[in-house]
Amino acid sequence: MIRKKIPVLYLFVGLIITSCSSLGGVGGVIAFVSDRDGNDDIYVINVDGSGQRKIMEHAASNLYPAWSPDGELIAFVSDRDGNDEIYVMDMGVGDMENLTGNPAGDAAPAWSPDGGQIAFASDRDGNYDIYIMNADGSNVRALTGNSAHDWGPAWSPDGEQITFFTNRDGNYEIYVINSDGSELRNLTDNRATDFYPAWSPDGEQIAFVSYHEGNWDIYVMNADGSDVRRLTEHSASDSQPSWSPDGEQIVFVSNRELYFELYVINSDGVRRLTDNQNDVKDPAWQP
Ligand SMILES: [Ca+2]
Ligand SMILES: [Ca+2]
Ligand SMILES: [Ca+2]
Ligand SMILES: [Ca+2]
Repeated sequence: MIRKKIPVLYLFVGLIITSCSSLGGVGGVIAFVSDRDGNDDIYVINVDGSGQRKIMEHAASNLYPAWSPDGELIAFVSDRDGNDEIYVMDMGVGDMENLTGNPAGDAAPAWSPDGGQIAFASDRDGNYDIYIMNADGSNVRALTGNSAHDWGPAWSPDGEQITFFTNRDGNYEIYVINSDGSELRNLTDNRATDFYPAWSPDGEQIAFVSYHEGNWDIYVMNADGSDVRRLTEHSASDSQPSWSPDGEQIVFVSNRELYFELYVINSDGVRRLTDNQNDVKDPAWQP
């Protein structure tokens, strides 16, 4: 019985702490998505486990939080205007703006390292491809153009390249393309599903998810696709990695204890961050 009461107290104390201080706990903040109140909404939690709270209340779905490089804005996806659009919210004042305004699906936003552009996935040309727009929604241009499902862009820290995943070769692979649209290449090239790439802050590695060894696990490889290492070794589904700003830790989702909860892995091992008894997804570590 005592165990069941802890999360409630935890949440309450966390609310008091965050209402008395600006966003940001020791070690950083992670945004994520939970449908605990009946629809997908965006929450944050401090990396020390405190301060869990909902930052967006809306009857529509709210997904895919993506922090601007200065940590002050969150881009996200919502169908509040009838179809999936990318919105940006100012964490300080709560202002919100629809950046895409297109009847097609627009999703999976990722900020360029200088904050000037946002890469995203859209099916506006009949199937999902990777697009880039300026951070105010202007100057949309396609980065990929093929009939396969292209999704999940992430920028290299130098802004020169974008990684994403695609099933154009019959199963999902991690691809990289220069942000000017040149030099498309396949980094994984194997028959397992590989997806959800996340570039390390130093630019040298890409974390991703692979079914390579019979279940979803978190892997890292060098940014050129070499030296693949398995980070998690658990029979549960481990997915959606996001790096800490110092590159020392990765947050991911796993259902190893029934529900999908947030877990953090570092050189000391894996620890569970949330105990919500409710599925979470789309973790994003604040820069
Ligand atoms: Ca749209
Ligand atoms: Ca496509
Ligand atoms: Ca593959
Ligand atoms: Ca696993």
